[in-house]
Amino acid sequence: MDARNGQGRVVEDLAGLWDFAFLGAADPREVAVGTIKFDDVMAVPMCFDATPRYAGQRGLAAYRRRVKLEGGARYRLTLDGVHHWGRVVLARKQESAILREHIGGFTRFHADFQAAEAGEYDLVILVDNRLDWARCPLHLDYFDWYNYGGISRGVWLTRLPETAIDRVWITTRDPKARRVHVRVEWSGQAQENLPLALAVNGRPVLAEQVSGDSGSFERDLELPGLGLWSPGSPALHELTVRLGADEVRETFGIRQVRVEGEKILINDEPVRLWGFNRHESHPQFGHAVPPALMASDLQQIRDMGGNFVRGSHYPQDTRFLEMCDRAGVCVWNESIGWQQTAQHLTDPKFLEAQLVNIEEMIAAAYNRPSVILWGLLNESESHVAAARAGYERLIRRIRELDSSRPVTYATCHPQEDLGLDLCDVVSVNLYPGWYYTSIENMGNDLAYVAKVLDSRGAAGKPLILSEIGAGAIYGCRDTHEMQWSEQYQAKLLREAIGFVGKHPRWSGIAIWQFCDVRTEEIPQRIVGRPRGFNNKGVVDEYRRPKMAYEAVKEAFRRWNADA
Ligand code: ADA
Repeated sequence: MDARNGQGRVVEDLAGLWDFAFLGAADPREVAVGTIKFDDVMAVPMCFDATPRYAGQRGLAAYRRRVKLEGGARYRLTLDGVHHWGRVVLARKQESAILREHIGGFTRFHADFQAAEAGEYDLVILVDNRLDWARCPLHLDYFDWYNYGGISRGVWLTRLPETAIDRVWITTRDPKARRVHVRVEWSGQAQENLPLALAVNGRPVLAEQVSGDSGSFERDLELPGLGLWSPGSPALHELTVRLGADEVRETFGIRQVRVEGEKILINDEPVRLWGFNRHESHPQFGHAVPPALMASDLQQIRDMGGNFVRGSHYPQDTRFLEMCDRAGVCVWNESIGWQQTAQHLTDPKFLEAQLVNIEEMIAAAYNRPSVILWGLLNESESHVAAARAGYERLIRRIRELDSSRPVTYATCHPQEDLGLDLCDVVSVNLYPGWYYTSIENMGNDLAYVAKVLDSRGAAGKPLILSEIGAGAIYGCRDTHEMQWSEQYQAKLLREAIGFVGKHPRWSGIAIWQFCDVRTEEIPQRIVGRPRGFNNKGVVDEYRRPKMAYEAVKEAFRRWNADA
């Protein structure tokens, strides 16, 4: 829901420069916000440890910004990304109140509150980027990406009307009949016969009345004549919901995604996915990728003939998803995860954090037609019996919240995986020609894995090659075409795309990866990560194309009819 479009609500964008203090090793339990000496400023959104002064530092940081509040009014503070532990405090004179704590850096959360008296208040946000299982089991020190810290995405404050629309869920029921299901949830002060009106693209489609202090309203709407959303023709529409004094607008697409046998269908048409894994990372911004860079990433992805992004390995920024809606690029959006063990998956604390992450991911992206798949737990121990109950629980929760999209996870244990029956789409990460065997043997390797997966439960389900790639150092051109050269990477990716193109058993490929990304400096891994980066991007961290760019472009454009 685009909260920034309100009418009866007043929305203040809190992006800009905030007061800042880096408190390092301080324990948040012992920090009194009134005593913090704010001796610096920091941009919001931005990752503080991507700035030169705090580069590479881990610890507690405090952000402060003054806000003017009306006495007795209802407020909702929305934060789109705080890395990766955060506490929101409202302070005035000597008094302060904790409004909310949150873990997990890549999801939107809210803090709802009322100010007793009118006046100026300090909004203080404590942010901790330490990799600390006890505080935040979602961001761990062995991940193959650098966990930046800070307020990395938008922040805004909404003064809500007495009765406010909390959420609007739009689901396509039948694309041919242009039938969509709309659910509106509201809360606030008890009201009798409050007018509720819906309009699509400015045309009124429904007027009713509702009563009570909170509740929901649902209805099927038939919208004849409206265009459908598909990668080749991504038509978008706008639903306006008016409830009493409140109004929100939500962009949506009419599109149904489903799995039929070994195919993924969008509005009953089989689709093949040609794309990239994409991290939200840049050396100068960390995870706080600015919208201009998101748009340019998408431009390059489309220029290469891509119609697919796997958001590796956490929920993508909603602004990026909105851009994908407009561009007709399909997205696999996944909750945060990277090689979790059975021990993690049997730990109630981890599962609870994952459930919240899943709920927040789905709430933020539900209405985005570009999101066609939910994913979770990249390369975790899906081959260990003890982990199965954890997988079941998380996948069950995804389906409870959204039964309209298929679910998948990327396995790296194709020969022993025990959970393929839990997925609608089977996805596998493979690195032939890089970590093992050779480019020449890649075809045999991939064919073998497909056969093994089919014998273990993938038969009759779509298959995605969710990672394949090779490292290449930008500018390393080598007549021997050795590993790490741009030529080697180009050759490997050409081979991989060609293989998937010729074998319709595979519904798609997500190249590992779109751009180079900084990684955690772990002794045993860093020797395979020159410069401290995962160098398997087809563009480097500044988005400069490597030779693979043209190779991928040629190969994708050959197979993607919509490119
Ligand atoms: C895995 C993992 C990626 C990345 C990749 C690699 O498949 O899912 O995040 O680490 O390997 O580059 O080795």
